[in-house]
Amino acid sequence: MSKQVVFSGIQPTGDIHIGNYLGALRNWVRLQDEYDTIYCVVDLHALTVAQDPAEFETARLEAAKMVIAAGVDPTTSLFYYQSQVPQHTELSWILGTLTQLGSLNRMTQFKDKSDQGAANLGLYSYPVLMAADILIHHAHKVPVGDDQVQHLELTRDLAERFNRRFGDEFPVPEGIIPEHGARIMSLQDPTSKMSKSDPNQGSRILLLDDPDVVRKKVGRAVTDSGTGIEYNWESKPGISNLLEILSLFSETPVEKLVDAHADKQYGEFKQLVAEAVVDGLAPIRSAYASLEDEDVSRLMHKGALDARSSAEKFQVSVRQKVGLTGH
Ligand code: AQP
Repeated sequence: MSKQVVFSGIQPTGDIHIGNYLGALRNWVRLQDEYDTIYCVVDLHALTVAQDPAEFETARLEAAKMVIAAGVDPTTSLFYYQSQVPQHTELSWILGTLTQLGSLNRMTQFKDKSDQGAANLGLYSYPVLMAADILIHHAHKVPVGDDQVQHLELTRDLAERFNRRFGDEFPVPEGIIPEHGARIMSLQDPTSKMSKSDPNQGSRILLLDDPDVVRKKVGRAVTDSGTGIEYNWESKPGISNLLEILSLFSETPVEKLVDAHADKQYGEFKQLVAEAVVDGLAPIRSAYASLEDEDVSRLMHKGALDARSSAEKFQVSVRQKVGLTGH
């Protein structure tokens, strides 16, 4: 029996942080054994926020290198830049014609970003392009962090709506949301998600941060009043976030960590967290250092060629179903 298909993407919108890694990338790597995996640097999504063209070229390549350094093997997974596979945007247009404005108006990510003054049509229709990214490959599973759950719901609705109206085409995809790590919080405000666009650099640990920078950022992480190491998001969000990070990097259940460190001082506990992060990031840093730009570009172009031909097979069927056979 053929394997199920996994699809996910990452935006080249800045340096990749441990939230992106623990919530998504790390699972991308693990899923490569069990599924046909397709991963994408979603550069068209990133254009929904103004980008400097020269810096953007660099950011796209950096994102590709980071994904490979984190363990995605482009000879096992299909890995490419979204903009190089035009079937994504063609399908996005067709799905857009099935999308109710009401459902886009409810998207919290759009509301948050437009509150920051960044509203544009691309940002508004972002979830439709994301649905096309997933459905163009007939993906069954989508590993993402918690912040993408609402977008994934729209993808499922659009798959069902298309299938009802035009006949069965798309599997209705399911999210793979990790039980732990789906929402790593800011080190400076443990009630907001760790985010690439947070102006405070101390809020996030980057995958390429030097060990000393990691130690500093963890050392300065906001902790909670009182003492003691407890896992309680209400009363101790800062410590709970650090516990979650330690648990994921050390592959040790949170409960076990709480038992072992309950009476530790915050300072001592933070040192443990910092060393676990430093150790966890070391192989990624060294893999990144060994990657050559030209090799990665070549792999990405090969990935785009393969993705175009596999997406086209499905898109032919979509065109036939909607009455766009091109005679
Ligand atoms: N804090 C997080 N915890 C867990 N998972 C996270 N993801 C993002 N932040 C966290 C997951 O990372 C994947 C790639 O994200 P993206 O590149 O699409 O960008 P994003 O979700 O917009 O990430 P950021 O860092 O929060 O960027 P900005 O600041 O631009 O909004 C996704 O699967 C996401 O769920």
